[in-house]
Amino acid sequence: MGNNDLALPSKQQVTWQNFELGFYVHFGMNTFCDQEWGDGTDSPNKFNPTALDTRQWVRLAKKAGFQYLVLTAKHHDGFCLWQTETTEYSVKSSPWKRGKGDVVQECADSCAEFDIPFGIYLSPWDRHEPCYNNKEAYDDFYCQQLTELLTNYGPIVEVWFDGAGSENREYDWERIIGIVKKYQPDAMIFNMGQPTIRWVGNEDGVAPYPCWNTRETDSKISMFTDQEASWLSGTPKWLPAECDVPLRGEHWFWHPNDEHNIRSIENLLDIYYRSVGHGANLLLNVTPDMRGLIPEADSKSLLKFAKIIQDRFTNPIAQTEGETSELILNLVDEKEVDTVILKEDIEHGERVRQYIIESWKDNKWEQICEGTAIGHKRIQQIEPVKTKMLRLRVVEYNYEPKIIEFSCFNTKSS
Ligand code: FUL
Repeated sequence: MGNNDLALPSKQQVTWQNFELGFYVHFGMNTFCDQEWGDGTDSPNKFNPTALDTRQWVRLAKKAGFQYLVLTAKHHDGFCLWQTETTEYSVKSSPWKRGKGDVVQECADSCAEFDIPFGIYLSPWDRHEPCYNNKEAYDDFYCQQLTELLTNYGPIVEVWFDGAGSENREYDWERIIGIVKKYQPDAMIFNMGQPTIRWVGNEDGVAPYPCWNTRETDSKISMFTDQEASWLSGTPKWLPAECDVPLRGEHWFWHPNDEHNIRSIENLLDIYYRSVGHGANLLLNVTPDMRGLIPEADSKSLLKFAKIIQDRFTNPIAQTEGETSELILNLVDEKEVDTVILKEDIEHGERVRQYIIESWKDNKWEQICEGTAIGHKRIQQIEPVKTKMLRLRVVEYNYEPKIIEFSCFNTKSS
């Protein structure tokens, strides 16, 4: 059966979806001012990390199983973390390394060292830049900043276009996206212009279920806001979701005496099940402090979270795969199961529309759960059941399902 009418991901989208976990780093002028949204008037003199060590950030990301990193090269306050030629409002005018430092460079180098793909956030909204009110002049300015970032720091995995503050503002997206395509054709584009990744629609780190990967009109659920109207033609139909969320409650930047806001492990696990477990990527934000280091308390909870995920999901009780709408998972001996993982081979599109899972009990199949979307990954928690065999039945699909993982776990035993 052909599948010409099915939306398919690009090679880069498949790679990106396989990352699952991203490490978001908000660091900049705000870090030194106990604030979330600077208005662009804070003096560059304030930016002076005493022990900045991007290797510490990336080492932690690696150790905790994160697979890509996105750094705020410029937040809404307009302060640039790199040696830009576009403005004096940057590390160049700060006392840090006597104005010779470049946080973007250091972070890109550390990512290269630890083999973590590196991405950048460049806020379109700029509260410092005097030419912001002049559309043409600011488009030039922004395009130059983007060009610097995309040409001087090696491969860029993702460009994060934040819509905040840009309501009713038009930017020259044709030109901006043209720059991304020219210099970093493999980079994923978040949220604006001609996105290849969509925002999930909240900052809680969770995706709804189902969270379909496509924006085809025939898909059962659309989760797009008005923003879609401003996207350029050529925006792909396959558009996976990214869930962004701060580790510290609602704080994207570091603040003093804020450790109590670090999310509990239970909360982080819930977020994981509802983001990665719904087939989306999770971009979890950390906050280097005024030293330029991720504080001990944050590292500890991230590592604890990572260890639980690894312990729970590294060794399935049983695992199988198949190009079929019916798959049996043989556990050999009777075991208790409380979680099932399903994955489709998304290179061939999202084919499953509805499924049920049954367990073998008293010589017959008994339904234990059901679902709709599988896509890249579905982690499904179920009422614990003791069984020797599970069966997946895809009851609705558009083309023959390609299931690359049907596995089961007892997460309480780990
Ligand atoms: C929002 C911003 O306003 C926040 O400060 C943060 O950068 C978050 C990721 O996106 O829109």
